[in-house]
Amino acid sequence: MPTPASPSASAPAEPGSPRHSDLVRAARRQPVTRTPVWFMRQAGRSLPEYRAVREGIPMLESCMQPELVTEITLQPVRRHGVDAAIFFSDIVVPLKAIGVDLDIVPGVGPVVAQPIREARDLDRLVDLTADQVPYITEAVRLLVDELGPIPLIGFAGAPFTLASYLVEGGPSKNHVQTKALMHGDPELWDALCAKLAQISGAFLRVQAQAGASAVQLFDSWVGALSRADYVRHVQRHSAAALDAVRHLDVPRIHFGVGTGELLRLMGEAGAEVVGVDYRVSLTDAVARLGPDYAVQGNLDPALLFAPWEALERRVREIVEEGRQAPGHIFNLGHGVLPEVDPDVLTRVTALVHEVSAR
Ligand code: 1CP
Repeated sequence: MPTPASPSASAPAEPGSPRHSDLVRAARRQPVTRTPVWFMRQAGRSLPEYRAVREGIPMLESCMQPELVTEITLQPVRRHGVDAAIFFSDIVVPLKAIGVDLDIVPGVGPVVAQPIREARDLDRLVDLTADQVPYITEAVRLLVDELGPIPLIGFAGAPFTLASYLVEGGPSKNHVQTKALMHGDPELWDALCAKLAQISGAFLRVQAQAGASAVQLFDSWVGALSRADYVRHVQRHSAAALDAVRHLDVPRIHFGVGTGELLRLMGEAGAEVVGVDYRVSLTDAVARLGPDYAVQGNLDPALLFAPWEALERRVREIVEEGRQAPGHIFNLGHGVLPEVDPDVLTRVTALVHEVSAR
């Protein structure tokens, strides 16, 4: 299979190619035919067809099977008619690939056998290279072939969010060990995040080089930090991860939860698009970000359970607010909840398209 070309940023995209899609154009703050829409966690447990193909296959194993990854990634695209596919994988897959002893436990999330707490623990974090994740390259190539004009979004976890899982040993509410390390041993923290930035950046680069049309850096839990701590301890590491794909002609989306105070700093880390959760209106987000960034968001995932009239009103408001942004990609403020009725997502997709058609 030929390697997809990655034209320089100045090369014109041919119409009908994912590089000319509304998603990529919105990310670049160019005119669109209608507001592009996709949903974080659109692939996964809300879909009966996902539950059927995953039956009996552990999460991490499923991420290493290119045909299965392709099928799961395509399921929500077929069903909802969304404007992008999000690569089916997990933020801890590159850590597993370099040999970190971890698992994704059903109903819990990533669990790390030996948490990272001291300098010698860093020896377990080696650089990630493309040959450690051949199944990622293969799955992205299969998907790009299948998707045709629809863009594929690659992703990685940002250093802070990955560090939180490694230091806590699993999901955490208050990130106490993580903050204790950040403040108690800033040099070790820096060394840890520098390694994670290499790993995240390499994971993004593998996906972009295999043909992904955009990437998203998930710093899901960084909203737990103040602006000062973000600047002092996190921003340059996220910037290093994003910088790994700067020359690959893929717009970069930077997202976190509860990050209203950090939006501008997250943009300045090197993103074209800043993801906005539902706690800040798009209007406020645009005021904070200025004209240099597109925005992505920001329907509260809980509203998918509200009566249609209430949901419709809110979707229309968000599309309207998005018109004031230099570029807008419609999404949720965080991931799809597993209990949601998938037909509601299909209906929201159609509504966004209908009300935003230019
Ligand atoms: O068996 C299963 O189905 C496990 C559930 C599951 C799924 C479907 C996990 C465990 N990961 C995933 C896939 C996944 N993870 C995707 C691709 C699907 C899609 O978006 O359509 C993506 C983008 C992720 C990224 C991810 N993993 C994030 C960032 C996104 C976010 O929600 O903020 C995070 C924080 C993780 C860690 C993780 N993996 C799985 C769970 C349940 C969690 C969260 C645990 C916690 O609360 O800390």
